[in-house]
Amino acid sequence: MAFKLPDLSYDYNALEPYIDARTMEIHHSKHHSAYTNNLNAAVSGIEMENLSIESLLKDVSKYPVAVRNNGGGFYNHNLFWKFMSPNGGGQPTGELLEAINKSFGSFEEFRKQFSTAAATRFGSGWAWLVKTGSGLLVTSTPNQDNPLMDLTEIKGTPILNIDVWEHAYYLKYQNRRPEYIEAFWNVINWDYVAERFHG
Ligand code: MN3
Repeated sequence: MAFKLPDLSYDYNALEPYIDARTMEIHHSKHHSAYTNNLNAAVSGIEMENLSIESLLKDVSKYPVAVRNNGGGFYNHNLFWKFMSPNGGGQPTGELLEAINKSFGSFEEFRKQFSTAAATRFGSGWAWLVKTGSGLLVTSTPNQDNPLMDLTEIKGTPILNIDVWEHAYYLKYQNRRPEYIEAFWNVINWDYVAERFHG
């Protein structure tokens, strides 16, 4: 097995009441697990020596579409679990906050843009905060695409994401995606966002 489903660093019920335990369990043990297994099947014919998931995604247009869909699904969820924490919420500090203020004007304006990107992504996909050579940007991607992929419009280093596939919120929020997005702000792990910002 080239790629392995990561364990979560918290229990499935740890993000209650914002993200419910049943959603977390199905999302991680079924959906993320399936992306991981399907990615391993998709890369079984590809020379994978020393090939990280990041380098695979950066050249994803060279590979079968199953690598795009499942490699994106594997990577995007790896990040997503780490961008949330039972001790999350609040606001970033230090250089990350300064960079957000510089790129968006204020934390509130960044929050508005990120939530809008998540709410208005049609169908299934993700919203992102990315670090680029010219500052921080908010973007969104369809399906399991992400800003590392060579075929996406806006590229950069992902430092925050939110899954807006219905499987991420439907059990608790049904069609009320904006309520799920509001709840997400209470669990954002700014320490990990800052770690990726500095990395
Ligand atoms: Mn998902």
